[in-house]
Amino acid sequence: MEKPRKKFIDVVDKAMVAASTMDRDELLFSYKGILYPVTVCSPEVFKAMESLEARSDDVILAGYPKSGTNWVGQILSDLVATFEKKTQGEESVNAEDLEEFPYLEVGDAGKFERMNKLPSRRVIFTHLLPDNLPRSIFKSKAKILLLIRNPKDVATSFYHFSNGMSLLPSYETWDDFFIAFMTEKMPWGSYFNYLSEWNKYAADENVMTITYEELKENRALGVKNIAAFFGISLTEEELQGVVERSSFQSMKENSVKTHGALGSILFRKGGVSDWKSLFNEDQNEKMDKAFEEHIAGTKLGMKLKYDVYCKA
Ligand code: PPS
Repeated sequence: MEKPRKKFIDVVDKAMVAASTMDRDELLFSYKGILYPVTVCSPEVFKAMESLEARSDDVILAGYPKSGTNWVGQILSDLVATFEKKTQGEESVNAEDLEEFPYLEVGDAGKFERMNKLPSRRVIFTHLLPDNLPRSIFKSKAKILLLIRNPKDVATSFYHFSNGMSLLPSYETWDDFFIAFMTEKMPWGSYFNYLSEWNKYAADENVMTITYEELKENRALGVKNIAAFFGISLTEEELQGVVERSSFQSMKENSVKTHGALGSILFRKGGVSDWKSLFNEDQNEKMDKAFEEHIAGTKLGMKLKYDVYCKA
């Protein structure tokens, strides 16, 4: 993924230009009760999405915004590209004219017909709720890597991103953002609802859950587990290359090529516990209570190790 991603950068640049002339309250639209940015999503694309013919060998990455999608997406794309390179030769991989925007829900309505013609294996990212994904994804038994991150760091990352990125409404203060986050006014919907809905799939054999925090603690083990789940057989040396190329530093350094202007906003801190710089006592209590009520007792809730990563 060190190659320039022309389509990705082009889509983001155009969206940023369009958003720069819009008022704050024009930036989002609602579809089936969930908000999305108008500059990159549309009802037409959501409707056309049902025509995607998912395959059992698709590599799907699902995660709520700001959970580390670009990071794990880099790992997945690199695993697939490294495997293809050794089995099929360099020519067959990453052909620029076949590139599609990696997020399923971002692009134009013709995207899914083009995707149906792409060779395997396709790597697809999404922030969507399971009910809003094309049914063929579940019917085909495509494997899904579900990425989750603790809610306090997600909120912190989302706040900085919303204020740095013209596509999303910005907030005058962290306190305003916190209220919006807790009252489900976020693009792509509520964090708590996202985890509750995906929790229904967390025990499926074609779903593997990984947390941002466990990947931070041991990236090499995470990469190995991800490769095994998708049946991607690589040597220790090849896996090590994937691990090295997915370090925060390396991805940040490459971000002009991979993400254009978005890179400097997206690759912000890449750590755990930055929430401590923003949350006050009352906000900590509110988040602890909401977590307890909505998620703590679920499979995903337990996986997040809230007491380790979120207690003040
Ligand atoms: S998006 O825009 O919703 O798709 O954002 P997403 O990619 O899901 O999440 C962005 C956060 O992931 C961090 N990130 C990383 N962390 C560790 N290592 C690597 N390599 C890495 N790459 C991206 C990124 O910095 C954002 O987190 P914050 O806390 O804001 O730094």
